[in-house]
Amino acid sequence: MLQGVIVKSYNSYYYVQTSNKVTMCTLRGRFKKERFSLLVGDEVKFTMLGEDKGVIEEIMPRQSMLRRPMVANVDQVILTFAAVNPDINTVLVDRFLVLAELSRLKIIIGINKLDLANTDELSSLISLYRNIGYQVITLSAKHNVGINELKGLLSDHISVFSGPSGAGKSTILNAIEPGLKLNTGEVSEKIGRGKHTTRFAELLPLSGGGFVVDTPGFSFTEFNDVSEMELIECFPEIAKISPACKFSTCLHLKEPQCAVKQAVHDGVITQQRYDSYIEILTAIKEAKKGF
Ligand SMILES: Nc1nc2c(ncn2[C@@H]2O[C@H](COP(=O)(O)OP(=O)(O)OP(=O)(O)O)[C@@H](O)[C@H]2O)c(=O)[nH]1
Ligand SMILES: [Mg+2]
Ligand SMILES: [Zn+2]
Repeated sequence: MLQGVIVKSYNSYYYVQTSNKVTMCTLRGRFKKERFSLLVGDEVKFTMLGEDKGVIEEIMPRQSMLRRPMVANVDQVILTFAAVNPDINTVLVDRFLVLAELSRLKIIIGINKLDLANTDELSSLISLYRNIGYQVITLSAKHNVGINELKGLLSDHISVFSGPSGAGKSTILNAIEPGLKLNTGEVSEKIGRGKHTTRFAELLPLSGGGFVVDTPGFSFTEFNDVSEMELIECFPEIAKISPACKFSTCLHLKEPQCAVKQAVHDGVITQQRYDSYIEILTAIKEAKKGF
């Protein structure tokens, strides 16, 4: 049997990449009966049916699953922002960070369009996230800055690029692997598009080994499926201090003897991050009321 990774799924066919080619495969009937949903990123074993088609016989255990987009065995999420246009700010970064932290995958923050940036403002934002422990890399896809460093971080991994529309995700990927020829465009041209163009997640192979997934940028409307306690875990520096609060159920709002609020007061946790936390917590509470 041959072994490979599903790079694309379309019209009930699975495209399985082995070292030298991609084979169009169907799935053995028994898997369909089990209602097992195979995802892009799953490792499978298959046998050939004739010259160029295959049948998937075995599905290897899944290491991880990302929900948005639905991809199995992702190693890391590259959260991509533009320094300018669309402008970066901590609220935007924190909202994307929460969604990425829910996956419990490794996160790298990439800040693109360095060529347009006001470096003073940007460097204080960068130190804010580095101080929390996040890896932050700066890029200019247009001027080929940081592209090689990023390329090194991607090799032999499955990496998902996510972040606001117009941040330059597709442009960065084209700079890393010109053969990909992904669509890029001005932010203004994108308005009205996107929402109805269903794009399926696809693993794009890198010549240096590994795969990337380009995703269309999206904006947030809700944090519906996040609980208040899960939210705390999405802010590493808050989660670390939480156990010192008087109440184990402390949401760090108005509770007495709250270690988190004390840490904000002492400057151990930044006001910006605490404000983001409160904003998202409020959104979660509002969403709960709606039911
Ligand atoms: N000045 C500058 N412009 C850039 C840079 N990288 C990308 N752009 C421009 O930013 C715009 C958006 O780039 P895309 O790569 O389409 O952005 P995206 O993140 O893929 O956007 P979606 O696919 O809508 O999520 C394009 O006009 C790019 O040419 C950069 O480093 N500097
Ligand atoms: Mg794009
Ligand atoms: Zn507290």
